[in-house]
Amino acid sequence: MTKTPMTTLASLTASAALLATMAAAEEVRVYNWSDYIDESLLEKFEQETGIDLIYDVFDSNELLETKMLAGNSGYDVVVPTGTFLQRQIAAGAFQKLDKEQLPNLDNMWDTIEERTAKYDPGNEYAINYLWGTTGIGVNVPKVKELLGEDAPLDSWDLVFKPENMEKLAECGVHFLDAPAEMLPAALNYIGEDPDSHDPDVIAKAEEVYAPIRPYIQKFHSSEYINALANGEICVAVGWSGDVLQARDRAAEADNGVEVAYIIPKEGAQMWFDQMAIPVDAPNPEGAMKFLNFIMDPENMAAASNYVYYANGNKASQEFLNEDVIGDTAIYPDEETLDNTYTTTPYDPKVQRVVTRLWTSIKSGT
Ligand code: N2P
Repeated sequence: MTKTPMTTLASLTASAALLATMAAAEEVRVYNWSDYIDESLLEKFEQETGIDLIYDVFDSNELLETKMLAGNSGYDVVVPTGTFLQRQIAAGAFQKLDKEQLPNLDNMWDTIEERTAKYDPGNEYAINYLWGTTGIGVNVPKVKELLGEDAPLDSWDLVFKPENMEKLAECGVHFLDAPAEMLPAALNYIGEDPDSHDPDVIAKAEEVYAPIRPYIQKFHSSEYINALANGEICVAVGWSGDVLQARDRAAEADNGVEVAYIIPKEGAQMWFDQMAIPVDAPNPEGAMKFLNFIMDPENMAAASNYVYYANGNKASQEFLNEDVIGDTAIYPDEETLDNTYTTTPYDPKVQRVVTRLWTSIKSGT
């Protein structure tokens, strides 16, 4: 029996291709915030695309920034907050999106695109994933027990007034380890511009923290969800959706803990977490597929419904649960919106001042 050379060559090519596929299945590596997705979406992505998804988590913009500026992170998709995104774009850390590969961009919400364009003009480098506010999570009955029925549950006085913190220390208070949010919160509280870049103004945050520092049990940006839910602590300065997840975990555990999220009357920071592709991403095409998958309205709604953060996808809104789209702590009405502020990135020199100040506040020296 004779084979034509063509057949032989074709079958050889086919088996070589098969071997290559077996040796290196396509992978996409995503680095996202912890407690920030419905995990069933990760499996769904793998099933729909046949791509292996490696999914790691972090809880600090500063940590992500260190990796992005060092390069070679190995990630295809990362999720910096807008202010950090802007600084990292300037440093050349990201590649422009190939919008041709992102048909689901049509689903995005112009109102949010306008806001994120402040950090990334034309939204050339990133899509909005989720957005939210930085406020206070409270175990309501516990706090009332310690501070009385007229506890200032609508005000930053709760955590920035030493006499309140002295009492709350008994049941446990955590603050985020997030200087770019915790310093602006203190400045806003004393009537300074939360977005000040003036080192002398920023230094005033120390006057707010020094008297309450002994009563802060921990600075941490993810442990507070469970700590609030299981009653280990009674107050956490934290992120909106995280506190609402704590509320649900407590309700599920039926442990008598009742958690509420507060946007204080003096104002809270609003921020936007953006999905971007590192300039040296091993698989930018795969990254684009992940971004497009996330911008599917039902997928985006599933993420918001699960983690209680708002998203920048207009088409997803019809799939949102009522306790998400109807909650002004998640989708703010005009009045709540008026009560928020945003910040802009510090230049590297001011950032060093901020880092040093925060380290000294945390160490209590
Ligand atoms: C998720 C918190 C993400 C919000 N746990 C911080 N930008």
